[in-house]
Amino acid sequence: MPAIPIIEKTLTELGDSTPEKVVARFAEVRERFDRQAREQSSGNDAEQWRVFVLGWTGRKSGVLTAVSENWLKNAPSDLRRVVGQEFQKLKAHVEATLEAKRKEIEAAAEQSAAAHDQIDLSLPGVERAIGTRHLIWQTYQELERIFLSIGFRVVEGPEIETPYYNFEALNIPEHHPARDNMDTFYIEGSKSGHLLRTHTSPMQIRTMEKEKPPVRIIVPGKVYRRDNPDATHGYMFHQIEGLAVDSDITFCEFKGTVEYFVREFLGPKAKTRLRPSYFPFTEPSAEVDASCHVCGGSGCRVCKMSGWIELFGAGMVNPAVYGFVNYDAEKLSGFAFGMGVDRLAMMKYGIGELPVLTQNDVRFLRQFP
Ligand code: 2NL
Repeated sequence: MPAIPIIEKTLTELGDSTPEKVVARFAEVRERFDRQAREQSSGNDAEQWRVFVLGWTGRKSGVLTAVSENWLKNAPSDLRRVVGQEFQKLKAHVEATLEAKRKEIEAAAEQSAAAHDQIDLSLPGVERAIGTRHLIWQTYQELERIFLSIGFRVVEGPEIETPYYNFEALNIPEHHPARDNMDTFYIEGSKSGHLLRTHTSPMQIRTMEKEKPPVRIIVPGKVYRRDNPDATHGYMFHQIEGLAVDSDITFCEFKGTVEYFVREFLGPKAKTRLRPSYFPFTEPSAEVDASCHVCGGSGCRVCKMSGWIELFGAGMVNPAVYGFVNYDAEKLSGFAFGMGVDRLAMMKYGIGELPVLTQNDVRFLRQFP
């Protein structure tokens, strides 16, 4: 409320003993009001306006109430008439001014809001591009679809592993030459030699430790290897490994599954070839080749005139691995495989180099909506 000391006193206390003095006193209050009203504008915030209105017309502590209480009610009888008249005039002036001012401020606010909200329907809309699944993700989904369709289940696990799960339990003891091309990034300061996994096999070991056969799982995820980076090598690649263990899985089931996969992934005309290979965790081991999807096997630049393209490595699980997970190697058998998802995607979609997969150039990404 605007502090006006004179309205706290009675007119007698102020020494206003004639009608002229009373009129002058009311004029003083009115001037004060007019000055404050001029300071109110549309630029002010709502709270400022509220304080101003309440300060003058508030029932409990507004100026008008104080004038009525202190001046009017306490007026000596010879001045009561003029005080009453002056009070009514002041009250009417204050109320009329506040109403006019309120309308003025509202109109100004409305106008600026209207200008602000104006919509030009002839302008083109804002088109927000919707993202797509990255090609690597799409390839993962395709691979998972194929294996889920024949009873495999997806399992995922940590990227930081112990040497036991990444190497020992997979029949790769220390100083084994197979550690050379896989030797990887070790976590500094880890007493137990934690490392970034070089394949997702550790999760297959962990699953066999926990679950009895039959086991049919695929494990997708990022894996890391020390490598000299070039167009087709990086320090990380996306892998998907598979494992099937049961009481009567033979090389036949292995071959049939691999052939089914190749036809699903490359089309019904694709042929499959197994080439002898070596992995410490499978015996026998094989490289799985498919007839070239570009020339159909007659020989072209993509297959380097061989008619075949290498897809992934696989084999029958080495019985030595069963020993680490307390499976009975006499009664159980199974097969396993490991695929490089980036490699498969590059091959299938004719991508010549790795970097385009991570540069996020929309001209590349838009080719795989
Ligand atoms: C490759 C080849 C392979 C496996 C991975 C595996 C896992 C267990 C037991 C036996 Cl737990 N084998 N995995 C088997 C053969 C090949 O990966 O070149 N990957 C990129």
